[in-house]
Amino acid sequence: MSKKVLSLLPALAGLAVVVACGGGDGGGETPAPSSAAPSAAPAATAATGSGVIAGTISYVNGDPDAAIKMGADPVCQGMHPEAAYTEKVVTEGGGLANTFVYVKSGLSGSYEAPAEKALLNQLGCQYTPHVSGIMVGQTLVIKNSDPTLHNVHALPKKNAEFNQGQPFQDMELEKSFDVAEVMVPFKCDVHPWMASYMGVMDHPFFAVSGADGSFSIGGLPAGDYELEAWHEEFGARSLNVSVASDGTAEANFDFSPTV
Ligand SMILES: [Cu+2]
Repeated sequence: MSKKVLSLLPALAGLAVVVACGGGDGGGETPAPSSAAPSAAPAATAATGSGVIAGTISYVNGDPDAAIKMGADPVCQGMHPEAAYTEKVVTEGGGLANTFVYVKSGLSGSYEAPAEKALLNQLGCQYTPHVSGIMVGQTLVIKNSDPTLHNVHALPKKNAEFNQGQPFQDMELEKSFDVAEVMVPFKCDVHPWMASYMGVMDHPFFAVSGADGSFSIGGLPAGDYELEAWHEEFGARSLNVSVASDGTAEANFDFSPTV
């Protein structure tokens, strides 16, 4: 899913993540035109380009994902006639999903948050998406799609913590984050198995690996970047990538267990 969406929208990786998250209720907002006087030229307009960083997160011969027991809430259990899993270690063909990949350094200037809203959904007593990214100042819609109580509890270190119950199906609330932070954990105070992780970025150059481990970050200006890949079980790793204008730089990470 993510691979397809990301490849369709290489220019704005941040938007691609939002779309991949099923944020179908985004949009609808027209960015307000700037009323700045012509003489007030922006001091640090952030650059974009057509460079791409693409690669794969590998995970071979590791432990599989673990099943969740939802018996504490019969409503949750009833929505999962088959087993539900933590979504921590999602693999397909040697690739690792749910890895947050982002440009850690090498950019300059200030990037504006998109008008599109990001969505964190509580569906089947799990967070969807499990891992995602959002920009500073971008609106996050947190929705309860389940006919049971959820209590979303964000546990950032740099941003403001919040903790809010959503007792009824289809309830929504909106939040945003003030500063960049990798990663902001979310948990549910009702269902201890629920977890989600969100990278808050001050630029749009991030992606989440798809089921096959692939990722693509587009729209980059030419330059030398530090790229980091973060995974909730395996930690963070970084490497340096040089991106040429119009070029695609390959960057691969391997989170396979060492023997
Ligand atoms: Cu919950």
